[in-house]
Amino acid sequence: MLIGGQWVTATDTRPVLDPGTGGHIAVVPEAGAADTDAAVAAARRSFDEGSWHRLPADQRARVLWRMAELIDKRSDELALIEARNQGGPHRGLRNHMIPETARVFRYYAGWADKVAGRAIELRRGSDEFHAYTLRRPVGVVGLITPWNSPLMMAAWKVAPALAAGCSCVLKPAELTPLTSLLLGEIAQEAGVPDGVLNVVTGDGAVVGARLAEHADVDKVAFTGSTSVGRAIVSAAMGNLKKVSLELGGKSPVIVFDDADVDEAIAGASAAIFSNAGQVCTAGSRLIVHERLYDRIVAGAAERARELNVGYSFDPRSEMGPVISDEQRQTILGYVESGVSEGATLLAGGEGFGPGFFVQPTVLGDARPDMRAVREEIFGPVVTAMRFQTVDEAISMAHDTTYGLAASVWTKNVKTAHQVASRLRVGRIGLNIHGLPDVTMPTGGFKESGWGRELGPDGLDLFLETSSVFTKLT
Ligand code: TXE
Repeated sequence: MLIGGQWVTATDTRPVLDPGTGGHIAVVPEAGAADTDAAVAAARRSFDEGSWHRLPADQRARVLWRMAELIDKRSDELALIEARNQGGPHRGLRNHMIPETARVFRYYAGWADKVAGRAIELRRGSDEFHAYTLRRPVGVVGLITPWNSPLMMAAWKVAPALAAGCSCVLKPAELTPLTSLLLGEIAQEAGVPDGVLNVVTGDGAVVGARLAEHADVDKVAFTGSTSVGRAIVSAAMGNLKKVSLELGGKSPVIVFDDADVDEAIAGASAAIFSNAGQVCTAGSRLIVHERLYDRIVAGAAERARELNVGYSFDPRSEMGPVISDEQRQTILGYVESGVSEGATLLAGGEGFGPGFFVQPTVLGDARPDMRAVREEIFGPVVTAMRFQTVDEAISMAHDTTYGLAASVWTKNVKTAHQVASRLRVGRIGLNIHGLPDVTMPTGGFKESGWGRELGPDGLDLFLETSSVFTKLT
């Protein structure tokens, strides 16, 4: 682990698995509360000394840019390790995910020297006062990330936090710590001062919970399950630290009767089967106009049967395993519950090995009250339902405690924008489902979270505002 610029071990260790084989690939330190405290103390020291946030902003920008260059330079190694630890197809990681991660650092390098307050005309017309705002780093931040896209999730938090001038303790998910440790190495090599980025591996209930309650942590940024999000909010109450949360979703894919059928089938399938459905914005509820229902659902089921599911390093693999055996059991449990509540199994529904694979699964004739429709499955399982009117489609889309994302499929530009303006979700795709882009804020309404990551909003999460006023006369 990286604490205060030193690579250290912990008393305990934890094995790390390849979900594509179930085999051991590494052993990492299992930090305790004392290790976490040491990392927070190192971050605190670096912040109080100002070794990072008091550097001229363009120098911080240069360091972030260097991190991007090092990610590109080490992309083969990063893609290889991410593929083995997370299980996604290696080709996609190498050609898309790792370059996009570098882009996140470049984007926020660009912001580092553009953080600025504004002048305020206090009592306009009078020369009695001069007033302005300052934008300041929030301080020491705990960054807690999930296993579904480990390096990218770390980048979404580390890059804006560093651009804002914060000192960080990054805690990756237990199952996927490897590329976050490499990110620590990259930060050191790029010139991030000691103690400014600490990486602590360990259990959520120990390290994560300690960060959430710690009096010396000024903010926690979390991505993960809604239940842990709630636990973080209550732990944060002690010192009322700031909290931003990117939580679960149950995102609808709404297909109107004038949609391009082939595009909608391809889009709906990609929305749920990308990354084996382990995506917070996954299109897990397919809501189709009754006139197109049979064609769209049959097409999605056919696509599910045709999809090449395989090991990360098999060049034909289009979908990898899910992260763990436990996750596989959870997913298959949802399929079983859907079928027992009356849904029709149109494709998939089985797990297989070696490794933790689940077949791409389509459940037809679903009803809004089914558990598989209400709860986040976080696997390659889509439930399909019919609607008749626009209002009905929107009320079905809203019939969830989540509000993360949605997509709308129609050739009618008016329908598309009208529905977009009515949907209470954080990200809406029109004739496309997933387009996460560093320039575009992302996050959720309702129980999908607090705040928006990425874009300028992602930087705001790590800044505080001070108002300064002077009496001139
Ligand atoms: O997530 P957790 P899990 C959902 C998805 C999935 C389910 C369970 O439905 O099936 O969550 O996944 C840390 N205080 N999502 O159990 O536990 C933990 O160590 C502080 C959706 O793996 O939320 C890890 O680093 N931190 C999601 C991180 O929280 C704690 C992404 C996330 O783990 C903690 C992941 C605690 N008390 C899961 N307990 C999305 N929407 O993107 C755990 N952690």
